[in-house]
Formats: sequence, structure tokens, C-alpha cells
Amino acid sequence: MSRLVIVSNRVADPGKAAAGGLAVAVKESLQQTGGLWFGWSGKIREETPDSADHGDVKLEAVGNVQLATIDLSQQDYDAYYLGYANGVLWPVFHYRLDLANFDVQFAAGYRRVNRLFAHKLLPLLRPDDVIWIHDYHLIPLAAELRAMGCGNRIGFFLHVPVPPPLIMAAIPEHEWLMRSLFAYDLVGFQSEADVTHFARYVESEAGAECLSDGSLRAFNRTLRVGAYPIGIDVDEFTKLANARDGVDMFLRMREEYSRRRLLLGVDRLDYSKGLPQRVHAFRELLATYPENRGSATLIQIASPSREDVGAYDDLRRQMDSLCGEINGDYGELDWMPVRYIHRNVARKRLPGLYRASRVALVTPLRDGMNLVAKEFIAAQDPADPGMLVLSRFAGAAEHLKEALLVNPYDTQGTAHAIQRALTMSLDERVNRHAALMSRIRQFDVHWWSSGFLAALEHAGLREDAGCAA
Ligand code: GDG
Repeated sequence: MSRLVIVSNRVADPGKAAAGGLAVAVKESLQQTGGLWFGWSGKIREETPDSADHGDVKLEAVGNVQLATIDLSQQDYDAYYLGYANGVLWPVFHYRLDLANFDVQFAAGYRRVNRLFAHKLLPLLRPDDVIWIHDYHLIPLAAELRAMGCGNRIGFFLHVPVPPPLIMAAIPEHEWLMRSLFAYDLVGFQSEADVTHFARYVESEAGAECLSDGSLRAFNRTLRVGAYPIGIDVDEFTKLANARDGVDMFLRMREEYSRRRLLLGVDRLDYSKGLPQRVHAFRELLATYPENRGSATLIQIASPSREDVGAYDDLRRQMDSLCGEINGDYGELDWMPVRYIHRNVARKRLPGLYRASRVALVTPLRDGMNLVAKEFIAAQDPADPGMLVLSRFAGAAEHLKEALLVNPYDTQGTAHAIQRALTMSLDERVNRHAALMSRIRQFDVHWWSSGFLAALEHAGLREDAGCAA
């Protein structure tokens, strides 16, 4: 059997908890098969005059997984990670052209680091390795590897959404970027909407032809594409909910909030997650349905994220002030409407928190998938489950139809949906939850990784091993 090589921007220690959807899912799939995980160590390398080679690859074995990491220079980190990946691609792919900073230096740094990754990874590869590259940080990596003569099977999975063609076309380097995807044997997206956007882009910008088997023909090559909605390890998460920490947390929360109705949000503090809009909708709930005053409490966990990127600072200030305002306007001596926690919460505590909540608010403005929605469903007591209010703009909405779907820009509509979730009959909650449970079981993390890898295995042999970019 061939060895699996996973490449992502950041490598996380499989033994430690990770906040962030990609790390959680990659860890869970790699632990099944073993293999090599290559990426950035998270460390910044000291600049020395003889450091042109960017230092060595650090190798470390953790169980059946070998970790291979490199450090980045400050300049590379600024241009590739902060500048291009998180200052151009993340905002544009989440439809936020207003937040993108198109600086040619960032694009150059992005290309430089992708080349560096290829250069450092190549010597570690065996001829029959299957390489699976993850996410928007590393779109041109296969093209760089091919240019260095790599003929291995290479797949790519994009964890974030694909925007419509005209939004994509705002990126000055969009042609180079999208063309470089054709160096892969298989490109996977989160949802059918993403596949459609990508196909429309290459049809209109590169005259691609959509073949009858769903693959795309452009730049003299054929690319297989498909939707592989990512999932969670449902059994592992249910186990976590029933483990001691999970149960302790659940009992503590239930006692603390025995006379309250708990609403919960768990997100990285990111502008794509719709946090200010969510607080506005909760405020609207208190205004329109006064029976919730003194009772409904929103716990919002917002784990710190990308604090070196300016737009995240603004969001932090905005959330501090919105939560302060709502507590000032509606709070009582014995009740505060919002508990806002701008810290990371231990993973083992999350399931208990999910289970103690009547309603989860998963209301991103745009999201590739959203794993919190699935974790919330998995953690519920099937006999008395909480209800999920889910943004129609999350990839998860494509198959979690039994949640209450909302438009997070519509404050009143979202407030009505929250009220509906809070007052829903036990029967309806049980039925909806059972349906949702069967969907997250069907599309779990094992289905995702084995489905993608099986398709990669069968993605026809490449017609040529040359470079697309
Ligand atoms: C990207 C895409 C896609 C969150 N706060 C804490 C914490 N988390 C964990 C959650 C969940 C994960 O992080 C977040 O996953 P999401 O899917 O919601 O979001 P992104 O990080 O934006 O991930 C996304 C995902 O990739 C996978 O493809 O679904 O659309 O944007 O597992 O539980 N974990 C802990 N403490 C926290 O405070 N321990």
C-alpha cells in the first residue's frame, strides 16, 4: 500500500488538541492510516547570513505519523502567511473584497514559500507516495513539485469556499492561481456550489470544457473535481461527550443555568463567522420576544485567531463593544444576556457545553463547511436534543436541511428562527435531530478522507508529468 503524505500550512502535534477545522480533520484521518505530515512548524527562523537554504527539515515520529516541519523567516511569514494567504485569499474566497490587500510583494512571497515547500518536501518523497495537499495556502504547490520532476499522484482539498468567477477575477494573479490547480490529479471542494463556481470560472476564463464524467478539460489537461463535504468523527465525539470531563462540564452548566435557556456559539474570532450579526440577532430576540429577558443567555466562545492581521483587531473591538452594550442595556443584577469568552476552551469540555445548550447559533456569513454544526449535533442527547440554527451560507447547509436555516444578514429573520428553536416541541426536535444525526454519520470524517483518497487512486493516470503553471 502506498504511503500517505499530507501537506498543510501548519503541522499540529497529533497528540495535542487543535483549534481549527483543518487540523482536527487531518489529525483524525492521518491517525487511521499513518504516514507523513509536512508543513510549517509555526516557528520563525532567526535570520543568519548563511541561512539562504532556510534551514533543515525537522523530523519527529508521533505514533504511526511522522511529522516533518520547516521554519519560516519573518519576511516569508509576513508576505506568504499574513499578506497573501490571510490578507488576500481568505477574504476574497469569503467574498470580502473590501478586506483584501493586493500587494505584489505578498504574491511574490506566496510563490516563494510554495517553491520552498516543494524544495524541502521533494527529497522526503518515495516514488509511490500519494500526496494530499490542503487548503488555500498551498494552491500552487503541485505545480512547483511537477516543475521539479515530481510524478507522484497529488490531490488537493480546498477547505474554504470558492467564490463566483467575477469575485475570483479580482485577484490580480487569479489566472496563474487557478491554472496551477490543473497540476493536480484531483481537486476536492466542500460543496456542490464550490464545484459549480470553479467550473464556471474555468469555463468563462479559460474556455474549459466540462466532460461527461464531470472532469474539466483546459490548459491541455484533464482535471477531476468533486465535492467531498468534510465531517467529524461522530463516535469519537460522542465518546468525548460521555467521558468524565464531558459529563462534568454538562452537569456544571446545567446546574449553573438551571433557570436559564442557554444559546451557544463556538467559533474562531473571524469576520467570516458573522459574530456581530449574531449578537444583533440575539438583541433583536430580546427586544421582540421579551419573555426571553432574564432567561436566555448567549455563551459566545471566540477563540483568538490570526491576531497579526489588522481586520481581526477591528472585529475584536467591535465584539467587545457590542457585548458590552447589550449587557449594559438588558443585564440584570442576577442575569447577563451575553457571556463572551475570547479564549480557547479545552476540546474535552466542548461536548458538555454543546449538550447543555438548547440552541447552537452557527451563523457564518460564508463558511466552507463548519464543523461546529456537526459537533453540536453529535453531542446532543437524542431523547431531548438541542436545536441547530444554521446559516444558509455555510457549506454544511447543503446537507443539514433539518436545521433551522437562516440568512445571517437578516436580523429579524434570524431572531424569529432562534425563537422558533427555543420553543420547538420535543417531538419535532427529536425528529429533526435523528435526521441530522444520520447525515453527519453518512458524511463523517472517514467517509471524507477515504472517499477523497479512493477517487485520487482512480483519477486517471496523468497524460503528462510536465508543469501546468
Ligand atoms: C476551516 C473552514 C471548514 C473552535 N473554538 C475552539 C475550538 N474550536 C474547534 C471547533 C471545530 C474547529 O475548531 C472549527 O472548525 P470550523 O469548521 O468551524 O472552522 P475553521 O477553523 O474556519 O475551518 C471551515 C474547516 O476548515 C474544515 O474543513 O469546516 O469551513 O473555514 O472543531 O470545535 N476547539 C477548542 N477550543 C476552542 O475554543 N478546543
